[in-house]
Amino acid sequence: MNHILYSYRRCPYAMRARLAIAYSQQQVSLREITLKLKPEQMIALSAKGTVPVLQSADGTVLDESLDIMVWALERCDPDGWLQGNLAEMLSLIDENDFEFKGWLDKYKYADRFPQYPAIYYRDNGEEFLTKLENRLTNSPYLSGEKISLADMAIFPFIRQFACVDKEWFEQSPYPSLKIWLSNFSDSALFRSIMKKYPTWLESKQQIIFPETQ
Ligand SMILES: N[C@@H](CCC(=O)N[C@@H](CS)C(=O)NCC(=O)O)C(=O)O
Repeated sequence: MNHILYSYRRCPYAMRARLAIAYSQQQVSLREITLKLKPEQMIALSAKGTVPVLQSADGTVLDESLDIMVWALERCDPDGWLQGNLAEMLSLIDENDFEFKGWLDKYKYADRFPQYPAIYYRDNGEEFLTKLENRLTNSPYLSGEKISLADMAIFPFIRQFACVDKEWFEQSPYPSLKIWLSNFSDSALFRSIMKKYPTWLESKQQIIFPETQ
C-alpha cells in the first residue's frame, strides 16, 4: 500500500503538510478533496473531518498537519528543518495555530463577524506579524540562520493574511516579513505544492505527489 494524503489545495494546514512531504521527497498518493463533500474513506480514518489526513503505508493515521510534517521530516530532512530550538519553534507554531489563526479567519470573513469591523480583527492579527517581524529583523528565518519547521508551518497562514488586502499589506510596516513571505511564495517548492489536481471523488485518478522533475 502507498502512503495516502487527503488534501485540499487552498487549506494552509494542508499546504504545510505538502511542503514537508515534497521537501522530504516522501511519495504519497494525493487525494484532493472538497470540504463540502468529504470522501467517506477519509471520514472512516478520521471522524473529525479536517484536512490534511495521512494514512501511511503501515496503516498509521495522522490527522494533524504538524504531525504529518514531523512524520515526513523524520524520514528525510536534508537541510535540517528539525534542527535548532524545537521547543521554541513549536511554541511559535502554537501561537500561530491557536491565536493568530482565529484573527485571520475573522479578518478574512469579517462579514460573518459583524460585531467589529475587519480592521479590528486585522489589528489583533498584527500582534503576531509584529512578533515575526522582530524575529526576522534579527535573522533571515524565524528560528535563525536556516529554514526550519517554524517557517514552513507558519508561512501559509501569513500568506493568507497578506492576501486578504494586498494593497494594505504592501504598505504595512513589516519589511523583513514581506521579503520572507515573497521568497517562500515565489519558491519552486511552494509552486510545486500548489499545482491544481482534479478532486479524487470525481476522478478516482491516482496522483503521485510530489511529482518527479
Ligand atoms: N488542527 C488541524 C486543523 C486542520 C483544519 O482545520 N483544516 C480545515 C481546512 S483549512 C478543515 O479541514 N476544516 C474542515 C471543514 O471546513 O469542514 C491540523 O493542523 O491539521
